[in-house]
Amino acid sequence: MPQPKVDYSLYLVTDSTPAILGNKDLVKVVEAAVAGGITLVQLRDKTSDTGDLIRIAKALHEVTRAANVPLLINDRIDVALASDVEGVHIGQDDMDYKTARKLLGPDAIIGVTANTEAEALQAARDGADYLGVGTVFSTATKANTKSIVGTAGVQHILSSLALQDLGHVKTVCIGGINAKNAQRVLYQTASSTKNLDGIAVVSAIMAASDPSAAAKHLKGLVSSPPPFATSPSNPALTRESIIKITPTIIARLAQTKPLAHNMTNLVVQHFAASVALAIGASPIMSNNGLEAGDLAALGGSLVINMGTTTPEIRKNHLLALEAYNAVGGPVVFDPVGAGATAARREGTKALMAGGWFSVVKGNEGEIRTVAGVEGVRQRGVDSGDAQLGLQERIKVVRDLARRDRNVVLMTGEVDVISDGTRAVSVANGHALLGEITGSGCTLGTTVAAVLAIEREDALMGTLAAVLLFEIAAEIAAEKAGGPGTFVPLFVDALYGLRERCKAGDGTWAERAKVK
Ligand code: 3NM
Ligand code: MG
Repeated sequence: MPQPKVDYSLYLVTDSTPAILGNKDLVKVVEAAVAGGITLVQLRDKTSDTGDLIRIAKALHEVTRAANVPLLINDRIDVALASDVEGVHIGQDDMDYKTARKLLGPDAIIGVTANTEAEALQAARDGADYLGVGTVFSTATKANTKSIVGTAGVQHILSSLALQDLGHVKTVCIGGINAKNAQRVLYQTASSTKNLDGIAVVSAIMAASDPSAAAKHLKGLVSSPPPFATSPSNPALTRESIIKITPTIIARLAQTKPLAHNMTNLVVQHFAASVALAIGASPIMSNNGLEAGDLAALGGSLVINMGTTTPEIRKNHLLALEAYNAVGGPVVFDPVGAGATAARREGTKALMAGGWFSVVKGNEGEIRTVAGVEGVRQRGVDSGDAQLGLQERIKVVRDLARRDRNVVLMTGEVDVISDGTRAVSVANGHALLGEITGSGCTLGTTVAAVLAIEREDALMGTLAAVLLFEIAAEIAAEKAGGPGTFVPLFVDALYGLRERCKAGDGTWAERAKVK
């Protein structure tokens, strides 16, 4: 019988160890998960004797066969043959694919673990039906996993398969996938060339107190986009359209007065709140992750600023990120000094793995650290030396935005903003912004506030925020005697521009130096 069309969307990998299964009955858990909607099962048991394994496989097969859900056996071709199940999953240290295929025949489903691009390409060329790509996130379930590839690593492997004409091979990802990240992982690993066919989970179902409910919940998640997903069909921007749209966005901000939740550093709290007020938002400066859920429900946005972070603060950041992601509230990430110390690099990594950011904003060094460019070291947490030319900056920004499916803003004398497709550079601003504390941080505040009311086109929202901020700086600098007087004049200028927008006067936007 030829292989029926397999649904890879929600793949359960079993685990019989007490740490995960607890005192539940394996067959009952799988039965519940099948009832909840899982589409594929792998019996993964590294310790049972062969006779027991075959008995377990046969018991599971009765359950899965009744629901037309294929059952695969991890590693053990002999057990798969003896229990007459639909196929096997083989790891890199198991029997090689070709031998397994010879033993099992053309109709068996055979999947292969791929931790690297090379492993994925090899297995796909050999003829594997599907690849288990991982390890996505660190997981306690599997000891000595080889490398944590993250969503970016999975996306890279998928693109590489497509590029080598191997896009037909099915793919699931594995490692640390659960109800909190499933939608984001499917969304962020997708690209124009190849998407995942599903997710594979162990603990998210096997360790759940109600495996049927857990499976049902996951099933709903994998078949719908995340709350923060936006349409990819935003219009092309010209200087004319930017000048026209920007003041209308700022007017909308001032009329809506959205909640602007700032989790920011202790150096700029006061200034950031003043800037948020001046542009017409309602700031709340709260670093308490435990109240982020309540705040996210109020429909505003969040900026997470890593300026004076600690492991304790990071926990709060991660809780808040999760809360805003869950309701689709915009989140801006300001990875202050991302490459400056090992702790900051670690923090950046943890936050990037912990959720989805609508916008990542930073200077060249920070953005390159986020992008994972090697060898970037910053001196302090200030701007540092720009090293790249404009075209290279645009490429870094565009590639990163495309990779993470969001908007990236790289600040500098010329700012670069991209959503992965469109890219805009802004040459506004004033040197005095570099002479005061917190200009970068309050730009993050401004971007987040604007995104609260401009979600559909986050690139245009970010651009409007940058123009408001930098043109206000130009206006303030005209009268400032130096950095000291610049600060209050800057707050006044932000307020003045917002009032003009409210009154329908958007002429100030004609100062925009955009390309
Ligand atoms: N294989 P959980 S990670 C079985 O990276 C397995 O190849 C992995 O468990 C790989 O869903 C893993 O509980 C365990 O994180 C996944
Ligand atoms: Mg194995």
